[in-house]
Amino acid sequence: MVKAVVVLGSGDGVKGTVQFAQEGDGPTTVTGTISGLKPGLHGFHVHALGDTTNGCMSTGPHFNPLGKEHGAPDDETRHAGDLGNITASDDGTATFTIVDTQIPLTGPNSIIGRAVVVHADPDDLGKGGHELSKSTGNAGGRIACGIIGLQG
Ligand SMILES: [Cu+2]
Ligand SMILES: [Zn+2]
Repeated sequence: MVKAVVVLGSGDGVKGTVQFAQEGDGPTTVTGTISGLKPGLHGFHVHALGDTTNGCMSTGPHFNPLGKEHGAPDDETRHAGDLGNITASDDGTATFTIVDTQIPLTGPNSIIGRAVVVHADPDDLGKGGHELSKSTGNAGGRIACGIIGLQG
């Protein structure tokens, strides 16, 4: 079992932790609790770079080792980092479990050292017809982020 963790933070009160676990070559299970969000859907992605020198802006685009267009987690056409949306309840907390096959913790496409980003707005999953739908899901600003690190 390989495990990883992200501690998310931002200047405006969004915070939480996200855990990753993968057994062998199996799918990766992502579990998290994030608070301080506006109620509703928020785009949730793995971005390519673990660089927060300029805050969440320097984490680069969605992790996309296969050179595909943006999509939904269950679409054939998607970025590896496209984990869809998380849902914050009325108290602003999102608690979630995601199981995904495109975000391994080992090997050439490992997500270790990359970043998790939470967005201000819903990810339209590539289907919104906006000029940004096929690249970012038009998910708006990057309101919290953190670097994915190995966990013992
Ligand atoms: Cu993103
Ligand atoms: Zn994407």
